Amino acid sequence: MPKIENISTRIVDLPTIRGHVLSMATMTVQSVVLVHVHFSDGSVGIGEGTSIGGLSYGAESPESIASAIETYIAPAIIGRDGDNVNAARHAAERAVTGNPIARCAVENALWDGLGKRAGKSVAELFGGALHTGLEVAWTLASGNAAQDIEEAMSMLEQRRHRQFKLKVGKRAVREDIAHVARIKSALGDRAKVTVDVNQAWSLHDARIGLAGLQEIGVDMVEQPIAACHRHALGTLTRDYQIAVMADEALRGPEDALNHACEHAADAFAVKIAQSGGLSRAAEVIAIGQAAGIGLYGGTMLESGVGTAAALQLFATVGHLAWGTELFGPLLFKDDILTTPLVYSDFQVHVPAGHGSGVTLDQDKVDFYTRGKTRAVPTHTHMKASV
Ligand code: MUC
Ligand code: MG
Repeated sequence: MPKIENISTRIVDLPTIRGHVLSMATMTVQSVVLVHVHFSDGSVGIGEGTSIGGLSYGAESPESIASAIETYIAPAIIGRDGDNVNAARHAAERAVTGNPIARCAVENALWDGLGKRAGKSVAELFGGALHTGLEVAWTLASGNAAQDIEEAMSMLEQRRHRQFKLKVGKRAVREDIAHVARIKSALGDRAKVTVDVNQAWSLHDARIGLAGLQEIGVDMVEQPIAACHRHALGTLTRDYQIAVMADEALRGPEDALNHACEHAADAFAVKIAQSGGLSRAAEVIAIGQAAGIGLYGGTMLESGVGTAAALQLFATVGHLAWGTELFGPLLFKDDILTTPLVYSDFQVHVPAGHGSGVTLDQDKVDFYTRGKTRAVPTHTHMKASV
């Protein structure tokens, strides 16, 4: 029985190809936490835990993810059977009640290690893939409509994306609608357009916003109001034709069940990190399916490691009504995999191979590792929005 012998983490700061302007922060660097789980038979599993915009998106930062793993999760699972992912996962959940992203990173690494030893992909460990590739959206978030249009046109030309998510919520709501209308009319029928407000609107703003977005033909709006206002989200879901998606409000199966029971959303952005790992994300998916809620394979803008893990799970799902947004690696100036994930024909392709199906380019990982080759803390790269 291969035992979990050792666990190490590192924070890797990856510069983005352009400023990524969200309602709560502008990112020029993404800080991903990579986890290596070493097993007693010499095998190694890799995982990733990543959040967005330091502490501005949610309750976990890259530093807290690394610290929760090193200080609490590792001691709770070292010495356990490496092949029993469920036992280790339950031990981690008992030791750490919150911190879903930290738990996700370790669980990814456990599945990756098990898959590598078993000669199977993570999708096979979850019962088998139903797809070899998944539709993948791109986020237009340069902050400038002309640049966004140029970017979208180039993506359409390359056949890389035909679904675009626009980040709004930083400007006044009517300005946002005008911004979206400009992009939507430039793209016409060539692309599907959705928006993500990242909780920035009040309920009153949201009424104006949803009416305006519906009018200009936007297909879906993601987390328009604060995650804690589930009842109000349900009101918006019922009052407007435009689809309403829950994102930040979904922190695992319990939230999914509450949203389903109250019909608080038409769609779920399923994120492996926010759900607390692949197994919990699978439960969120099952609840969404049972409730007839449209599923979307969400991202925390992970590098290829976390993106591949999510891809392995989403490939096992029969129908993702809203496709996926697993484009994280494309937002960075550099790829840290030896063989980057393949994006073509509007899809991201499930990598062949065992475990998550990806291998790290160790030189690149070393180069971008914080405190090793470069000692620049993330917050110096990230301006908070005001
Ligand atoms: C979010 O809130 O959905 C996903 C895509 C993107 O650009 O930001 C993320 C976070
Ligand atoms: Mg979102």
